[in-house]
Amino acid sequence: MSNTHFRTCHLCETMCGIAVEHKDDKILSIKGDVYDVLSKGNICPKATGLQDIHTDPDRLRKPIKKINNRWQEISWNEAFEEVGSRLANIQNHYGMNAVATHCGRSIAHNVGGLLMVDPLRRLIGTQNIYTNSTVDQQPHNFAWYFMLGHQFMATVPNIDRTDYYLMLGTNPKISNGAQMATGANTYKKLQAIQRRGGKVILIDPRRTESATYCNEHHFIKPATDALFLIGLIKTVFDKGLATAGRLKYDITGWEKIESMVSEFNLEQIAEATSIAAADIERIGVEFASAKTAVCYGRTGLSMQEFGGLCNWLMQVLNVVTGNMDEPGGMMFPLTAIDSLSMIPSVRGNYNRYRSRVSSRPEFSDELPVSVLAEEIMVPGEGKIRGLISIAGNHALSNPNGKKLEEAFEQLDFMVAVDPYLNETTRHADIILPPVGPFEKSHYDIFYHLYDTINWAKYSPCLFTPEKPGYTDFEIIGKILKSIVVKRAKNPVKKLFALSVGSLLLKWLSADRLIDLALRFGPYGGGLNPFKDGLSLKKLKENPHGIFLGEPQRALPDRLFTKDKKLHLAPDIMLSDIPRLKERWITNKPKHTDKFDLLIVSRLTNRTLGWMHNSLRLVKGKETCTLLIHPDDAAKRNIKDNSYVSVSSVTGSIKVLSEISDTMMPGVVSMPHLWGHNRPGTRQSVAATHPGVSLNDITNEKVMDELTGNAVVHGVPVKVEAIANSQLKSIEAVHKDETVEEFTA
Ligand SMILES: Nc1nc2c(c(=O)[nH]1)N[C@H]1C(S)=C(S)[C@@H](COP(=O)(O)OP(=O)(O)OC[C@H]3O[C@@H](n4cnc5c(=O)[nH]c(N)nc54)[C@H](O)[C@@H]3O)O[C@H]1N2
Ligand SMILES: Nc1nc2c(c(=O)[nH]1)N[C@H]1C(S)=C(S)[C@@H](COP(=O)(O)OP(=O)(O)OC[C@H]3O[C@@H](n4cnc5c(=O)[nH]c(N)nc54)[C@H](O)[C@@H]3O)O[C@H]1N2
Ligand code: SF4
Ligand SMILES: [Mo]
Repeated sequence: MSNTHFRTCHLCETMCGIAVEHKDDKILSIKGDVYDVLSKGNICPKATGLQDIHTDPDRLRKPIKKINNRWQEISWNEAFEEVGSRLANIQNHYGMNAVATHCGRSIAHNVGGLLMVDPLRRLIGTQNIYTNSTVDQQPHNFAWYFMLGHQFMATVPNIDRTDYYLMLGTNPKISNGAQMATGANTYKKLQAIQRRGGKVILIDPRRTESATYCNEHHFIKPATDALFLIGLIKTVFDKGLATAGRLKYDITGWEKIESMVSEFNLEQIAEATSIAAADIERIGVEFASAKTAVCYGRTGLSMQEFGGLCNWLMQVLNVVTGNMDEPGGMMFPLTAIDSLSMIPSVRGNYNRYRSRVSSRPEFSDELPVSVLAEEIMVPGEGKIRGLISIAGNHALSNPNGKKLEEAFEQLDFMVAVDPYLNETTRHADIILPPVGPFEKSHYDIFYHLYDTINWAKYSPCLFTPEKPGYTDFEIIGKILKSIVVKRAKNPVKKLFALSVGSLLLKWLSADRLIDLALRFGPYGGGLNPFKDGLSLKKLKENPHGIFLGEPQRALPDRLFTKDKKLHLAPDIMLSDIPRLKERWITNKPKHTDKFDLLIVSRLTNRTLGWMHNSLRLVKGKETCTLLIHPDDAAKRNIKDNSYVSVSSVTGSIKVLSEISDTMMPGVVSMPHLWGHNRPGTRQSVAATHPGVSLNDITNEKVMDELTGNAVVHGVPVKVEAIANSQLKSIEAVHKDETVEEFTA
């Protein structure tokens, strides 16, 4: 007899409901849960790969330690002891900042890890805090913080009710929607807009898979979106269509915007962006005249040179057309766990300190990942010597990954909390693997912030892990306890830290915290047993989730700014406008440069970074290819499906070409998070489908000057055909750099 277990797929922010059919501890199938309140049965192929992760023999189950360049299994106690004493020694000798923490995306998909982020930051006591947010979404957080007063006060497009959907730099047919949880059916929602007489417009230097679901697609020159948005806002003002609507008395800075956009003209914008002035004007008028409209953008906007400006201007367009906090416009979910109000320490802050080497300001306790390598490599007081790396494959995901790997090798000690021995964790001294995907409970504390409907769902643990089987919550908790105890210099403090740490670890669990947070959230009944509010028990009784209503108007009450106003024109944003002008208008780039093409990234349908060890997801036609326009290929004598070299100021890679007129001339595109041909990893499937790492040629020195976010879209490159005679050596390189023997 088989059973069905219902849970949320934790692989991406779309939060699809999955039905896992299993017999005892064997998974028979993973399908969409048709009763799930959000996804209603929709899933993408990646969810089925979870069963491969569950059974994957390469997935680590016990801590391993590198001894004389060989990995050996060690006991958990030994591991925590050593991690604690090595890191405490570094901090006692060289100061608190000598240890850094760096978290990847899997921490945001992981309730236990997420609940430990704040204690981790506080107890490690370092200013060297890094996360992959600064190679992803920091510009969004930056705009929300300066406009709305909270870095996580996410604006979510009300896609179910809008009449005009303008999207930039996002490919929802493949990503399934980012910073908007729709349950793997965003493209159906795009079709629904058109069916109800609305319009969908896409702006992207690549005519992506999503373009099929749009009324119009326009190529845009990478990193010029801020100008395009200024063109739209200018049109709205020039045509007398600007309106603040209901929020008229709740906005500051209106005149500053009107005056800023008046300095631009549409012809200049058209020349810089490659979108005709007539189209900019028409889209501006259509947007402002539509009954409801929303402008939304994602990583194509945040991971480029003007990420901060783009994310700000996108919101400005919504505000000046009366579409902020209105049905069909940008709205704000009211989440069952109201982390925004509950944890004041995460509201955000800016520039309280700066990075040691290149003096980059902190934002919300974080320094840009782009400075991590130099903070490790440049000698001097405060240099990073120890690293706690959690849930990220930074060697492949951070700009100039190869340099970061060199930096990792210079550390005195590195511990990784990760289930795999991969391109990043191979540099660690100790790897601590958490339990598998079905061996823990789950609640999407973070991703509910992107809810398109208000809802809540809890996923119980399905299988009992092999003992002791620690979750990320427990592992990080035990690391912290060990460090704090070992750092304490006098015996009384040591004993105190030991007793408090043991007590907390014994009493606290992720589930207990979730229950409390639900009870004291907006839909909870507190501790009153007679009040019918949300609690963990109630969610357990509703395995498909509980619908809590469509998003409601929330402003101005919900604003976190001190004056309870929406700040339309923060000075810090305005101060970046001259850089934009200088880059694209006054100092027009000349393409005589040897790096004459711009590379952008793309995602592939079946894969997601760390899931490349699932054969069902990676097999088939090679997807890690360089898309190039036929004219650009012809100019360089490049044949389809042939090896080309792609070089930038930081390095060079070899990749297969795929000639396609879906690319804008002058722009090429390649997937990221590939490159599993480094030695010393233990991901045997990934090693047979290695691909190449795009971040070997991105440049950590170039970032969005305003927010510090890495620039991985629009990187200048040179693409050249490779002669057949050279091919053999490339294939040999791919073969040689496979997995080294693993000894346990
Ligand atoms: N060039 C370029 N670079 C990019 C991007 C791009 O578009 N172009 N996109 C950026 C974006 S948006 C993102 S989000 C990042 C992603 O980059 P990363 O955050 O580095 O994500 P992954 O490569 O998926 O690595 C996830 C890691 O978490 C581990 N892991 C999986 N599950 C768990 C778990 O339960 N617990 C723990 N502790 N570890 C776990 C995996 O083994 C893996 O090592 O890449 C960024 N980098
Ligand atoms: N299959 C799959 N789905 C995923 C993930 C995955 O790894 N695999 N990762 C998840 C994560 S962590 C994230 S953050 C989301 C990302 O979700 P999305 O942002 O929707 O995903 P991308 O495909 O990276 O879309 C970025 C688009 O921006 C375009 N672009 C590049 N530069 C510019 C520019 O200057 N201007 C404009 N207008 N466009 C530009 C690119 O061509 C690309 O089409 O996806 C999530 N979903
Ligand atoms: S879109 Fe795919 S990976 Fe993302 S939550 Fe849904 S099933 Fe999982
Ligand atoms: Mo991401």
